[in-house]
Amino acid sequence: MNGSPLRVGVIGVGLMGADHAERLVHRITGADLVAVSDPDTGRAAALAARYPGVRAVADPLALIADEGVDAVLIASPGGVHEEQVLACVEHGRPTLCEKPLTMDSASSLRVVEAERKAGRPLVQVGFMRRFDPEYAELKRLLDTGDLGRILLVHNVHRNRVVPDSFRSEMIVRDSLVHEVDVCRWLFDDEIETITVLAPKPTGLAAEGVLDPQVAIFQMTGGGMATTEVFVNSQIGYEVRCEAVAERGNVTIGLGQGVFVRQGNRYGGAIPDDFRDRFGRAYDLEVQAWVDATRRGEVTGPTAWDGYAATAVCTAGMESLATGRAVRVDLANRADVLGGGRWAAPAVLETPDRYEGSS
Ligand code: ISE
Repeated sequence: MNGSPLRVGVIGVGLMGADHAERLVHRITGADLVAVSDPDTGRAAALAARYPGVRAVADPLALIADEGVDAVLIASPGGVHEEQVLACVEHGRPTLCEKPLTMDSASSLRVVEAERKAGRPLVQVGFMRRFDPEYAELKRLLDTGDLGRILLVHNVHRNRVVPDSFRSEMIVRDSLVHEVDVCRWLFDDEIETITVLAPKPTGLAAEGVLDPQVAIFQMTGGGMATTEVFVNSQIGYEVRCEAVAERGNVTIGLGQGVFVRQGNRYGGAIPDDFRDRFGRAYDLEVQAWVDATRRGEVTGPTAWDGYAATAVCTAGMESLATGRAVRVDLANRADVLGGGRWAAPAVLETPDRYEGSS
């Protein structure tokens, strides 16, 4: 491992990018936040001013090309990911790109192909659930084989509230995409067909938004998964996953943290949003990315995983519009990636350390 800290630039410093910037400065070891970029230049300047030695760079492509930046964390909106990730690949900058990798299958496939042409893996996609200690334990238990073959997965994914601009298709592309990745990962399989259905929407969603939604995945190997996504649930951030196997089942996300009995009531707290619920997962994800990058490697969900998830969501949006099951149009992995290390499953390492420096 190269002894000097990884010089990281963050593109997009809205909710998630600002959270990542804070994490890079205060909780991640082996990395220095050196530059930030945002179309809202005032927001970027204000964030940069909070941390010594951090520059605000107006043009994200200039940040990527900057010789003082070793690696880039992309937390901009999905619509600009393709251009930014391709620029990272072109400049040989290792990248942690927030989901979705891009907005549709064709553009995600272009990223996979560009990375392949560049000759080495550079892209990690921000599917942070894989780094959450509960999800990681669920996966480990399934992989021991003690429970037998995995048959079914049931997911629940609820946000307290989203802005009116969060439309029906975004529930598929920006929210359900997490469960798409979780199911591909837990089953170690691809999704063959997706059906997305919606009951009569809650009266608390914006006009015309289909919320909640229920998705059914049929896995290539015969498994099945159901997911409820409800982004205006009013309650808080709830993410649960139950995997049903031949000899037992495992449930995570029950949120049974601190349990209080007081007066005539008992209970605990529900996190407000994903930054609370998955704070530790994000820390572990970014630390794993930094560590792997300093070793000259890539870990965690790959560009192929990002592409496969986008392909499923592209089919999911069609299903939402038609009410029918839609077959996922996925390129042949071996044709796109060939053999060797590109064909090998991604190694997931979950460091249990992220030391605070403040
Ligand atoms: C958001 O972008 C996320 O990634 C959250 O994890 C998800 O719960 C939310 O629905 C998305 O909008």
